[in-house]
Amino acid sequence: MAPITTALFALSLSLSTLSLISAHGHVTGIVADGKWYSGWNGEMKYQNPLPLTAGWQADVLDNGFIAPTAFAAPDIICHKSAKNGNAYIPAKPGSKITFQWNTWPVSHKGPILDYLAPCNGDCTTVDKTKLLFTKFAEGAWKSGDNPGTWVTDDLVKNNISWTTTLPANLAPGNYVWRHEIIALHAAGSANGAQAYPQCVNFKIEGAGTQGLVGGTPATAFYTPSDPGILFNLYGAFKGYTIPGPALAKFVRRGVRGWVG
Ligand SMILES: *[C@@H]1O[C@H](CO)[C@@H](O)[C@H](O)[C@H]1NC(C)=O
Ligand SMILES: [Cu+2]
Repeated sequence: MAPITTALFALSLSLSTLSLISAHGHVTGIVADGKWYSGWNGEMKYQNPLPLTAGWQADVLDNGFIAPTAFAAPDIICHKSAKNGNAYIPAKPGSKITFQWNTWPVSHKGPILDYLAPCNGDCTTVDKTKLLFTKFAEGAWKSGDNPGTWVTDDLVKNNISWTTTLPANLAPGNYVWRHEIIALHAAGSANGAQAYPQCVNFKIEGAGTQGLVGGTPATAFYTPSDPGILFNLYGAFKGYTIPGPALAKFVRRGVRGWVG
């Protein structure tokens, strides 16, 4: 009996260790100007027909993540095996948008990043590999070290939600918003960072005049050796380099588009 008990104990121990490492989250809903829209939830894939969600349909039943070795492959764009969201959330320049996560472990500290890509047509059918993203909001390290205080601590305190404002003069049109958390709790080891992207279709109304110029395919955002991807949270540090393309600066007047 003893060896079996020991083996079972070892198994349950390794399973609980595994779930500690892999317990994370996904976006369950989006609040736009005070109105709640359901996001994509992994179990929706069993529904026929699929529910209408602006959230892109990713394989997130396991609340899983994309690892650095896959950062150049299409899964980094809108998460694992993502297919286009089949609806839109209406919003306008300056709208307050809140992403509601189902859960987020406080250990999963790291940057929170927001990108927009114009669909130049219909976001429900656009080819995700053609999307060119502009990073327009970001946050990460705040203070301290080992592990320090991070914006993800604010997300956890704020009912596991994150609020960002749409650019004030964004031109009307259809856009994919790519909201992402990168968890760094294991990022001190090669391939240890965990990216949790979620794409959501937005139909921007209003009278904004500034479109997005340039942009970067998500498959070119990060490499496994970027200083903000291979990063030891559990040591002494005085700063942190946020990964991905430079934050776009919104030009208020006189210039069309964004400069990054
Ligand atoms: C917290 O989030 C849940 C959804 O996970 C929501 O139902 C609830 O209203 C939120 N509470 C507050 C105070 O915003
Ligand atoms: Cu996790």
